[in-house]
Amino acid sequence: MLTIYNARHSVHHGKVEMFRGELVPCFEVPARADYVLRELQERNLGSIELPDAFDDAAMARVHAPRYLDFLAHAWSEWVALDPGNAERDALPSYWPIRTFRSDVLPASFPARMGLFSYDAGTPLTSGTWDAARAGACCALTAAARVLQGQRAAFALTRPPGHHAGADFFGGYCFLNNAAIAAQSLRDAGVKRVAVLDIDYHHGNGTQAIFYERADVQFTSIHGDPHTEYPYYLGYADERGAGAGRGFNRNLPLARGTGFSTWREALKDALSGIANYKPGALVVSLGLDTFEGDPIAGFTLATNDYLRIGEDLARAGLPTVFVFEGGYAVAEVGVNAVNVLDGFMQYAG
Ligand code: SP5
Ligand code: ZN
Repeated sequence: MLTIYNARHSVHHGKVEMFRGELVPCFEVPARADYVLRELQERNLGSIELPDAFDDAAMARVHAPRYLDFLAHAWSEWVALDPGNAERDALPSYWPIRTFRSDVLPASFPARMGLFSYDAGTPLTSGTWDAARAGACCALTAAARVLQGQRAAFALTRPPGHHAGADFFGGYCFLNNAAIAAQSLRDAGVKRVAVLDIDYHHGNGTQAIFYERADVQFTSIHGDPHTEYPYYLGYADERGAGAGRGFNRNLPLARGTGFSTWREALKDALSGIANYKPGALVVSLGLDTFEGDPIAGFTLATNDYLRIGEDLARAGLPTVFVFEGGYAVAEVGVNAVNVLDGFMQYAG
């Protein structure tokens, strides 16, 4: 499978995230992508290319201009607050929840950080904008290659994207790579695009971006938000709104779920996707469903990822894979490449 690789990913390297009153070392580390790259190379899965250049217009099809502007300048504003901040990750401390205003853009940088985020677990660093922007270019390039006739392409990038909304970051995500890819497929003339999110965590950002639209169908299999992050979205009764009613599908599963139950949900998801008759599929490929994942709760095994790849190939759609979560660092490469390998073995 063709891989589009974000060679700039490692300039985004958070030190700490807030977890239950403590700053703990980041789970979302550069080594994750390094392991996937090495596994692709060792198994000779196909050519590995760098992304084409795109300007911000492609990202602005999904993200709000004032949010992109905030991200582009965030690091220099953070350091301007205090030169000592150059050594510290930026994390938000204030959020405008219910009854506060979000139309006013405060002059205060910490106030704007909170306006554009929803958790304190997503450090913004000196390289965040560079890495995230190059990652969006990977997703756009992968989509372009699929339009040019590749059966599938894989955007290997971090930070991940599926928790990022039109105007907020969170869940280690800044730019929603899968949504940007899906929108670019629409803009290139694909009439209906399906997005399937198989990360352990609900893809709240992607869901929100397409919630009122019928031209992009969103389906997600994930840990039940009653107990699992991101808690406030991802329930089964969220089916879309307005023109998008019926085009959003959540399949939450209990913490502890194993592969046979998970695979039934995948079958169910793929049958809903087939009924939609999309022209292309975007897969948010999280590997945090793995039994050894330190922050998640399903029990999938390394070999199960080969079966997932085969099941996805059987959908018979031009497919863009986008790398999302997966924090068992030493195993994330094998698990990710098993999906891609299983896909190509079936697709031929
Ligand atoms: C892309 C993605 O997978 N984002 C996930 C963001 C999850 N953020 C909350 C993590 C909570 C960390 N829990 C630590 C448990 C240690 N035992
Ligand atoms: Zn995840």
